[in-house]
Amino acid sequence: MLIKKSADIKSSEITDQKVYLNRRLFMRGAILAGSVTATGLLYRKLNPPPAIVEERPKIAGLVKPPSDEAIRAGFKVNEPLTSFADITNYNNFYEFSTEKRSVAEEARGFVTRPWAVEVGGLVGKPKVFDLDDLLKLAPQEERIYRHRCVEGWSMVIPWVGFPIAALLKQVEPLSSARFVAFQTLLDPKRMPNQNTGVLDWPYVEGLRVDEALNPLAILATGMYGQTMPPQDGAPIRLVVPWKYGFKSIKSIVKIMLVSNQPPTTWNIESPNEYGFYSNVNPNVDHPRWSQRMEHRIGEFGSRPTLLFNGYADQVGHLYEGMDLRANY
Ligand SMILES: Nc1nc2c(c(=O)[nH]1)N[C@H]1C(S)=C(S)[C@@H](COP(=O)(O)O)O[C@H]1N2
Ligand SMILES: [Mo]
Repeated sequence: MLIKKSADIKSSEITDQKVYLNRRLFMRGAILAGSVTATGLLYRKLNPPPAIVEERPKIAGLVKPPSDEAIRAGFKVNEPLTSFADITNYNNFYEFSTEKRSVAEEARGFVTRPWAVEVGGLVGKPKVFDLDDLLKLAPQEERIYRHRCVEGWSMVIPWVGFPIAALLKQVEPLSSARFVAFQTLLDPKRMPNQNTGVLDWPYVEGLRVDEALNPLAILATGMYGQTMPPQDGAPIRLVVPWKYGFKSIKSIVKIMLVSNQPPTTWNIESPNEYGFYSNVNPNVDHPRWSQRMEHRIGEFGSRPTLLFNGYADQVGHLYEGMDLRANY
């Protein structure tokens, strides 16, 4: 994962799935020959807890735009969906756990009502929105997006949400506002891993205002037609599908319009590895691994990673004239 030094990266995260599976079989063989205690530890490592699959309340009045229109706009990827079980049991959410397969268990029961999101800064009409206000701001739309984590794995996720543009319109940004700064809840009682120093809390992220206004950038309130599971960022999280997954900040409580580029969590953590832009780009390697290919969760092997995660037609113009290598 992001903060792990190379020696700690799980083989499943970086090796081809087939190689990984072969290694798994080999390791199983090794268990039979091993001592009893080592066997127990290895057994837990190789057999993670069974997936938790919990149905959530359905989202009312979900809008699904006509298919061909949605595909043209980039609102709907024409690729098989990643399973609900995988999307809800293979998570990065460091406030709960740094182990992707433990997040669901640790986040279980996370209370997200009532929930308020403060929107302010360089705006004409600052306001604290209750979750219900946000749900009424705009129709809840289905958006089927690719999700590419900087670690090299990807998914296809049927989000439910609405454009950030709809929210920004409400608060009337001033012309001096050039960036949008987002903040996750800070509450170590409810987010137990905030008691550790694994990241600088609260998790913060940012976009340029024109990026935030792009129709692909949404605030997601659910997925698979249901309200957002805790492990995926309940009750509301950002989704910017052309950027690496860590830009899509979860469980947001604060959105500020600002004049200068705001600090962002992974950039604070490791500035030469994670830049402010973090647009998906197969031509710019991470200092510790290549970004040319990705492993789609639920599939075998790997596939090429696409520039802007396949959304170049929709967002390429935002970066015209910019050096994408310098602005990583
Ligand atoms: N607050 C917060 N937001 C976060 C993260 C996190 O640890 N904390 N992880 C990021 C990373 S690295 C990814 S890949 C996505 C994962 O989203 P998912 O678990 O819904 O697939 O959330 C992003 N948003
Ligand atoms: Mo990620």
